[in-house]
Amino acid sequence: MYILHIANKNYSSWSLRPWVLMRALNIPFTEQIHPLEVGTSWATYRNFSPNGRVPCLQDGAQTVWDSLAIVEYLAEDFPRIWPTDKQARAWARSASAEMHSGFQQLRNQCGMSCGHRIQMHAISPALQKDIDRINELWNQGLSLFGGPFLAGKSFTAVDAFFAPVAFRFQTYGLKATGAAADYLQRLLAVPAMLEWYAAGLKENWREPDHETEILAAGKLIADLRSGGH
Ligand SMILES: N[C@@H](CCC(=O)N[C@@H](CS)C(=O)NCC(=O)O)C(=O)O
Repeated sequence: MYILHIANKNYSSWSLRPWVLMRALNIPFTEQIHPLEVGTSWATYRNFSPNGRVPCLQDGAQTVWDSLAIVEYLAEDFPRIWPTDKQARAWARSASAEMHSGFQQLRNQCGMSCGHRIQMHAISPALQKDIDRINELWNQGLSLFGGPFLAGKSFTAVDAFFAPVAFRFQTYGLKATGAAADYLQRLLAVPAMLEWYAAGLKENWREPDHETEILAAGKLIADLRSGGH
């Protein structure tokens, strides 16, 4: 049985990717949650993860770290992780890689917190560029491959890579346009996403650095987590 090491569901965008993919595709695993510590979790995470970060997958004696490597490792045994059509697969891999290495402004300015609702003070041109590119990508995938998911009929890795973006759009009220707006709602309603979201809202852990960063982005409209903030 796979063991997937993850951090707090409310905050951990990187953990969400392999988790939601494995859940959505019914790949059995056991999760181990390691709450993020103030400053860095390096010392704790190094006990199980070579780069001191999560997610980290254990498959017997094999350890695989970094969300992209985990997804590719799993895809060797579960080819349906990527679309079967070669063109769709190439597009899905490109979009996932772009997500993995880019969208820095969205990451920095809109930290993932499933439970917060924030009205942003302002959307900088650099952040708007990330939002526009995401909308372009989503609309392109939906139009090229016919939906309802980004690379066609099935939920695949590329949807998992954009899963944290869906929570960020929801939290900060960012606008998805055209077919991407429906896709955003569809992604948020995937049962595995709803399961992650519900668990995130129930968490009691609060990490002060994350809380400060999220509240700095704008005006707090709501904190839907149990116990609030
Ligand atoms: N590129 C890595 C990034 C992983 C990452 O940064 N994870 C965060 C949690 S969301 C982490 O482990 N942080 C540990 C720390 O802050 O010390 C991946 O794709 O897995």
